[in-house]
Amino acid sequence: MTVHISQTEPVQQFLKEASGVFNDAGNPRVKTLIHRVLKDSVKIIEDLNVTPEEFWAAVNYLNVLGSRQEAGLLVAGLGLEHYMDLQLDAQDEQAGQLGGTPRTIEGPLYVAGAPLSQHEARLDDGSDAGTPLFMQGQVKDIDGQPVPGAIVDVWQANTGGTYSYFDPSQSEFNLRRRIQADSDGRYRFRSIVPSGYGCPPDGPTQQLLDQLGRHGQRPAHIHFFISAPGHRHLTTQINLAGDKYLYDDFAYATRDELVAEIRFSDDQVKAKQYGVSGTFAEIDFDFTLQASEAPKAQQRGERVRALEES
Ligand code: MBD
Ligand code: FE
Repeated sequence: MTVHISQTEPVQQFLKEASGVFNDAGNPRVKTLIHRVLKDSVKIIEDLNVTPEEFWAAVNYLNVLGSRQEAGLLVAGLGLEHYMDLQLDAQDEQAGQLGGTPRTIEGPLYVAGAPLSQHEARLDDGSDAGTPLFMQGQVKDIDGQPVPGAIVDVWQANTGGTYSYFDPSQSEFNLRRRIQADSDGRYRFRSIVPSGYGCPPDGPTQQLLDQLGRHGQRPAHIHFFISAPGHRHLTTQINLAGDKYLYDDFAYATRDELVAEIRFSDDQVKAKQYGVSGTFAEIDFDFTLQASEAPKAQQRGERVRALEES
């Protein structure tokens, strides 16, 4: 037997009361948001006949999600972080702010305050016997002019697909660096070819993905924040061509313009110049920034991040 009470006057009044709508204290924006969450929640409970067992399973799921610090992972996996990008893209289109390297999601694994170096850096600490990777490129503006001194803040996984800080077995800031580009906007770094990421198999995000019949894998990728005075902050990633999951990313971050060709080489003359032996890999990738004089647009959006002062 189904009953329909959610849209009745007493229930609607009750939801307003629970959202603090009738008091003068608190935060009006939070009241608006929570009121909507409650209204939509009771509608879902009613429309989909949510049982008490399902309700309490969901409550417990939130507890587990938080205790495992996976809320940021779940919103990536459900495509909500990508949706926030679609929203920003649509706003940009409406404002005519077009061109440049596309944004894509930050993900949950950035750590603030990586070592800063000039023009070049080595990202890996040498402990992971991955294939040496030499990546270089130029930061430019929409007119193709170099952006001198741009900051390239780069982070990536190791060959096990894990990130330093979140993987405490890695050294501090391993595979994380900030590189200030030279007077021609050029940057370069030595690293190792990353492996794709997989959600912790025993965690709540993967547990839900299993229920959706989905995997929790990302293609091999490298994250970037690119910033410079007079330009719009860019949050993006490159995804490595040839990866099995390139167009099957559980976090939906791949964009055609962000697919980077990776060249594997056994050329030992070149290897020697690079100071390595055996197989190595190269990536060339330029970033193009939109111009902006607005100070807020020049900085990354506010969000709680590891080791970031607020
Ligand atoms: C990652 O490395 C990542 O980039 C995202 C978006 C989600 C989980 C792990
Ligand atoms: Fe990542």
